Amino acid sequence: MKTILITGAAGGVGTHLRRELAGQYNLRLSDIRPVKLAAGEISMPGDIARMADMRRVIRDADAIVHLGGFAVEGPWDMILRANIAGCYNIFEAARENGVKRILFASSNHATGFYRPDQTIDHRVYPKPDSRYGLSKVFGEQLGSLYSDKYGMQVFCMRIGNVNFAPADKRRLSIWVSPRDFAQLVKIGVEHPEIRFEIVYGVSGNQRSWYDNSNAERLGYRPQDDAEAYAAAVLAKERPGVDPRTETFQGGTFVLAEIGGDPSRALPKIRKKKR
Ligand code: 15L
Repeated sequence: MKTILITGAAGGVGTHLRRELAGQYNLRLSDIRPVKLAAGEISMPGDIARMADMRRVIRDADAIVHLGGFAVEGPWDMILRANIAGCYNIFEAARENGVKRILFASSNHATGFYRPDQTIDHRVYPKPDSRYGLSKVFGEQLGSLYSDKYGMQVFCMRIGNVNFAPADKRRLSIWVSPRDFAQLVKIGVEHPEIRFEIVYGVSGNQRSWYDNSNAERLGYRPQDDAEAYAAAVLAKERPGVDPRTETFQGGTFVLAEIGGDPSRALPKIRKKKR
């Protein structure tokens, strides 16, 4: 059985993934926070910002699912430490240890400044909506470098929102069920032809903003669709939500900045000269 190292294993996504993958892999769990272990799991605590810790936890793993880091927008020093330096440490420690395969938890916020009326695929240029989104673009590009330069197999998943059910209107477009997410992770761990890939970590949502043909090419067949929850979710939506959060795919992340005005990123409409 393969040994998979999961970083950030105590977090929400990690908890869903561990439950879905139980019994299929030896799960080695790493986090700076305490992890409550289930049967068959092994804990190796570590701080991703410390290279020595990462060298220790990565040793002899068959693949790494890198979920660790700051999971929302945060101050620059936090993002720099956990998401930029932390991500570099993972790739570099993996290279040093001969661990070839890394699944990187990128995010929909790497492309959050696309508009909801745009359908985007894995080839669009990134449009991060926050320092957090920017750190995800950094991780993807680090993966590209380590794939091209060192022959690593890198699978970047631009994750929407992993949950048992979509939480609100925006999530109807980006939701991913735990079992669909686990299916995608298994493709990332097992597919023989991965060099460098970007896929969207979303279910087969009718309202999706993504053309996920790259994931489908690799065999992804999502079983769930947020539409099954749409009526209930929309009935709960309250008026008065800041309309600017619906202007871009990133939702509230585009506003999470002092003095931020996301309408600046809208295409300029030229006024006609009279
Ligand atoms: C993310 O990337 C975050 O990690 C998660 O906490 C959610 O905010 C999610 O995006 C989302 O956009 O719903």
